[in-house]
Amino acid sequence: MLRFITAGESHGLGITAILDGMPAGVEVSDEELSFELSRRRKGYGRGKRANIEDDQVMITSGVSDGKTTGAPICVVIPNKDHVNWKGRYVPILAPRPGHADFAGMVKYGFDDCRPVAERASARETAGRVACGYFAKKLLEKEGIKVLSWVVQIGPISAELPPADKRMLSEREAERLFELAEASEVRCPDFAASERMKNLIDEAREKGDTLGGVFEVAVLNAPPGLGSYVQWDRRLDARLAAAVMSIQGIKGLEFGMGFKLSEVPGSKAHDPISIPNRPSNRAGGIEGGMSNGEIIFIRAAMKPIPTLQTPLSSVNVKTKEECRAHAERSDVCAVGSAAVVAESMVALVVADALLEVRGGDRW
Ligand code: EPS
Repeated sequence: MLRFITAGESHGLGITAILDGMPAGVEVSDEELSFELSRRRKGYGRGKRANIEDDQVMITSGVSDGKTTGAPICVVIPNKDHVNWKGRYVPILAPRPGHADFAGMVKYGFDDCRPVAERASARETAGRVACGYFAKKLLEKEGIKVLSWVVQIGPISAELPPADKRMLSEREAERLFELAEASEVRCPDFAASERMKNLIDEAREKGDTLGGVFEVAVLNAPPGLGSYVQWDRRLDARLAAAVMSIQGIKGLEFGMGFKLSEVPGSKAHDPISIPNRPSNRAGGIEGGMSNGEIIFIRAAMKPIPTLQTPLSSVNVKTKEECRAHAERSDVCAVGSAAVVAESMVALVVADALLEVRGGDRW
């Protein structure tokens, strides 16, 4: 069983992640891991914090001589910004609408929302991407790739080949991924990328934030990952939980998703033929199992709740109406969330693969 947990606060000493269940014998490198972390860190719309952190990651266990040993892998990612916050406590008294602030404060009985904000922060996703790197390396040995790209920021949509084509062709998915990697918003349509960047600039000027939509494609997954025999073994359920657990994600679909509800069965399902099916509207999952087609997920991220021009809130001490707390944050982090989603998807797919293949050595 492949599982991980993270620890750490946004402005504490650092983020730690422990990945348990990685088989022995998977080749890994510090440079590649750092590169994965840099893919998450950058992106148009990220705040000033992204320039402070360089995610100098340390692997403290589970890897020897460039290979996994089968023992738990521990990674430590120091927060460079910690020194600037040390000894400084800035309470958050006006919970931000859309943030974990309010419910977290009530739940844990704090007098202000700072401890909630520190752990709810998406800084934690650095740990997820570190774990996802190891899962990706395991999948890579089987020729399985997990790719992502952004298709929408706010109301601006990329003009891409139709969804059915994006879901069907591995070559097309690889092409979109490569284009996305060259875009500051991780969008494969460069003209739309420019409009998205302008929109992000406008939002920043107004003290506002933006969400968006991204897609994740898993190429070359064998049929039969996950199972129909029990609810919590279904691959789509496990992938959905993994992606929904990412900060800010509000919606998710597989394949044609909600659109499948609008058409009759004859136009919804993918005829079976040799050597390939003519369509992949199911998004590579039938009956809770991979079916050998591209696993295709689309996810919607809400705008970041920290607004520089804040919405109304209530001061938790005085109970007076006021503006919500504002502090340095990102304007848009959809491209980063897509990279985090790749990691979460890779971890679930690797876990499902280990179930069918055995997990001691690879
Ligand atoms: C975050 C707020 C920002 C982001 C941070 C997540 O940090 P700060 O409050 O220090 O400006 O930059 O993300 C990261 C530090 C990161 O590495 O992704 C939040 O509140 O979620």
